[in-house]
Amino acid sequence: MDLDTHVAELDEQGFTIVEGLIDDDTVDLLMADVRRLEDKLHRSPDNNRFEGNRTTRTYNLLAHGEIWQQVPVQPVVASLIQSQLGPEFLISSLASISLAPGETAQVIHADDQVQPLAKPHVPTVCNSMWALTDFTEANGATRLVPGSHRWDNPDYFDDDNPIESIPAEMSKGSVLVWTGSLWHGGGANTTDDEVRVGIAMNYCAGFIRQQENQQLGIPPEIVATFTPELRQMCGFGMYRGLTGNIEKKSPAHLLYGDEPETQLWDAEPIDT
Ligand SMILES: O=C(O)CCC(=O)C(=O)O
Repeated sequence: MDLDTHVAELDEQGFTIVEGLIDDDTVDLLMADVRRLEDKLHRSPDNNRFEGNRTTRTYNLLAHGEIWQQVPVQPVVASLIQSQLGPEFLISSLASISLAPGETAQVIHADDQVQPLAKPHVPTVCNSMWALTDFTEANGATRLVPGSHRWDNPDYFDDDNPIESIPAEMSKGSVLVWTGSLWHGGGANTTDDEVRVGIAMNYCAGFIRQQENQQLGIPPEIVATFTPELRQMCGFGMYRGLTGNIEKKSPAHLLYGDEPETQLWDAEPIDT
């Protein structure tokens, strides 16, 4: 499928799957780093209804290893995200999710439902899941409700009204992209011995607050090793040359000497 077809799917059904996007070597390296970090950071399930009791999540990955710097900027995923959020999108969060046998299905939710905005609204969130193992219905592939990105929010603790959903089955190395309004949730892992591992690479529009605080959460000496593009995506730039400024300069310019951005008052009129 070409990019336009993926964008059309995102618009129509609220999600798309890019099969076989990430090569095996990269998947293996990312997987090894997930394991390293789970061990080093003593990660264990967070034990709450939303994050589950057999699911281990490791957050803030850009702070924990250079290998993660390639993830937010993956060109195909970035183009799909840009089609929804515009060119100045930000990293909202970057975490690994290891969903172990015995995990039950996550509550169906929409990732933008914490924002008090009437729906439907302009896209504010667009997320992706990188499959580091095969994702199957049995091992807990993400459940999706096609077309629900045009609906209001689900009531996530309404246990009396089960919601019909489909599993986003995909092979290792594939990436699922969905819009923030799409109803979805992690599946139940009914296998005896398969851990489903994914990378949740989440983005938001440049005018929305990021879920993980990238500016304080990533040590400055690590941010100094990023490309200016990645720093911008972490929120060290300005949105439309205005939002996020410090005395009319961007944090990236003041802290890291990145090129000054054109300020709103000097820029061409914006085509909205
Ligand atoms: O693990 C998954 O498949 C989905 C996770 C998710 O949607 C979330 O935690 O917000």
